[in-house]
This record gives sequence, structure tokens and C-alpha cells, in this order.
Amino acid sequence: MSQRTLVLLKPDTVRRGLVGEVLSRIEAKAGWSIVAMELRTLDRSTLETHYAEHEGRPFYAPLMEFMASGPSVALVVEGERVIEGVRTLAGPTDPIAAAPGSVRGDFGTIVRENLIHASDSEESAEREIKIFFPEGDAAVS
Ligand code: IDP
Ligand code: MG
Repeated sequence: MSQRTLVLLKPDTVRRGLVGEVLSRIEAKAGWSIVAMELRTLDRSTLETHYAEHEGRPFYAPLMEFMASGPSVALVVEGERVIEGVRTLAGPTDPIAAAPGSVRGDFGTIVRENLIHASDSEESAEREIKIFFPEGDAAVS
């Protein structure tokens, strides 16, 4: 089942020079392809919309600050079961709990700076792709 998912390489990934490393893992998966991509410092309103479900949580304010602290790479990836697949490739939220071999498990230590965001369902993917690529050419068809 071909799908599209929204991926963010967070500011820590860009600052640490790990963009190529993470992109190469995505590109190496058979049949997956990057269909939109942009380097961009995310503004407050984009982040508020994206992370609306977490408003009020104790980690929300520092998360917003971190996510606005430098450029991120936003991309849309298309391919077979890509929503579940990029979540697996990323690993669980806490990088210390994430297995070696996953992006978070290989490169992260603290929960906030966990390198990558990936949509967690078809509904989230559709919603999030529209936030970052409103022009429509990357939208789920
Ligand atoms: P996810 O990115 O694995 O889907 P979510 O629970 O949706 O995780 O949380 C969104 C982001 O908020 C995480 O990727 C991480 O950067 C940050 N975050 C989540 N929980 C915590 C926490 O307990 N402390 C600090 N940051 C957190
Ligand atoms: Mg999430």
C-alpha cells in the first residue's frame, strides 16, 4: 500500500551534520522516494499547528523553542507502508530506549532532541503534509 508521510529532520540533525546520514537511510529503503523537500527555520505558528496535540504538556514550551532554534529539513516521502516504516526507522521517542540501528537509537540521548519527526497515522500524514507543503503538489491524493 503506497502512502505519503511528513518527515522533519529537526534542528539538531541539521546542526550536527546528520542530514545526509538520515536521508540516506530513507532513500535506501526499496521503492521509497522523496517527493518534496525544503530546508526551513520553522515559525511559531507552523509549530503551534503541527504540535497542537501537545499544548499544555510540560515539555511543550521547550520543544517549541528547540524546534525554532535553527533550520529543519521538511520532506514528504512516498512509498510502500512508509508511515509505519519511517516511524520504525526513527525508533521510539526516547532515544535511550530506541534500539541501535534506528536513527534515534544511533544518534540521540535526550528526549527533546531526538533528531526526527515522522507522521504517526494516515490522518496525521494528510494533516501534516498540508501544514508544511500547502501548495498541494505533495498532498496525499
Ligand atoms: P514522537 O515524535 O515520537 O511522535 P511525541 O510524543 O509526539 O513523540 O512528542 C513530540 C516530540 O516532543 C518528541 O519527538 C520530542 O521531541 C518531544 N517530547 C515528547 N515527550 C517529551 C518529554 O517527555 N520530554 C521532552 N520532550 C518530549
Ligand atoms: Mg508524535
